[in-house]
Amino acid sequence: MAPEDQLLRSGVSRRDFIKTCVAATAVMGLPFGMVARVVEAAQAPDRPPVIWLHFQECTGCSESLLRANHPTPANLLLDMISLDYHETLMAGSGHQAEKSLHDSLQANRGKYLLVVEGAIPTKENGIFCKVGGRTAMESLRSAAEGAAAIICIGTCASFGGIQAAAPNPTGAVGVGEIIKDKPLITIPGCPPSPYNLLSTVLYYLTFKKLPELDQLGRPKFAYGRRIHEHCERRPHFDAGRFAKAYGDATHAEGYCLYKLGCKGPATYANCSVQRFNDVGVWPVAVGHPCIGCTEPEIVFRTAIADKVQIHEPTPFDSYAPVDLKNKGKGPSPLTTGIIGLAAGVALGAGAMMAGRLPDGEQADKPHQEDSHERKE
Ligand code: FSX
Ligand code: SF4
Ligand code: F3S
Repeated sequence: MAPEDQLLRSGVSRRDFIKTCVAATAVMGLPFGMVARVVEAAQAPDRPPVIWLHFQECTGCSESLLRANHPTPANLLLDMISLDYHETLMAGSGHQAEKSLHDSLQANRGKYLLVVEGAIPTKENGIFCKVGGRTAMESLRSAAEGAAAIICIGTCASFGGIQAAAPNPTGAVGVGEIIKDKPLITIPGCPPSPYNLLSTVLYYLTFKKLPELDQLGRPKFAYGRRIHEHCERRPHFDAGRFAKAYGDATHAEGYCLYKLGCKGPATYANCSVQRFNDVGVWPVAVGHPCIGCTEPEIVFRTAIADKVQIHEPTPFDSYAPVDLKNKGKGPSPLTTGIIGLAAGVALGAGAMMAGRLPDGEQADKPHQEDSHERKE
């Protein structure tokens, strides 16, 4: 049965199916015209076999996929693939489960996608995590051998995550530290956005190749920009209005969380655009600073309250486009209009915010007070 028919049987309408494909296409950064190809790939009857292994983790990655408020991404993903082994989801257990893993590895050699969730302990021959009597290192090596590609879901499988936090008693590492000879994609986040996994699998099915990756193995379409670039609190950052303490008036007003330790200026992820649970929430929107959960050098290494150095407060690609035709004649009327409108809105918002500040409260002035933090 085609995945779309399965979705219809499970109560997901064709409208939701198309909507999810459109959203995944947008996450991939593809033009709208590509939706038809993505829909076609999502409906293809050949479903790639997937083996999903769990090691040191909290299962939040699977949970965030399955417990999405609106379950279409999970339905679509699970119906597009043939999930042959997933310890949390499969009905079988014990020897029956181990046999199904063994059979699938043999039958689909060279064809299956291996999804890994969780870090791998390496100290003392990896005795800290065992499934079916085998260490995580052994299971990973044997499953990786016949895999067409490996997807590391979550920060733990990608870089070690919370298990690898100092002093890292179990010697936890990400998959890439152990498997060096396979195409490997990381989808970090603790947990990651379900759409980033869905879009990566859809990209693979549509184009029969892996998406373009950054130096950490992350798909550039999802991790190519810092969350700070599209954050709804950004106008407050630019205007120097910072939340000073949790629960105070500046926090209640929705001011920028930089001074509470927000790592958004140094964190590459699409949370501020894609958000979570299909209802528009993400950490910063609900008042918590980004902890940089997609960045191995930040998360679980830097205290939540510590500020990151800001090197490029304004990204180059957000400047107004240069109009070569009118070179020397000033900016185009359209550019001026847009800048004027944006400035008007910012000034208006600033005036409103200033008006709302409690007596005696002054908005922070980052360009003066924080000059030492804003190295450009
Ligand atoms: Fe790690 Fe996934 Fe964080 Fe948890 O399983 S990325 S601890 S949310 O869920 O691996
Ligand atoms: Fe948003 Fe954080 Fe950047 Fe402030 S520092 S604009 S809260 S991402
Ligand atoms: Fe993680 Fe920051 Fe996004 S904490 S979920 S990268 S907002």
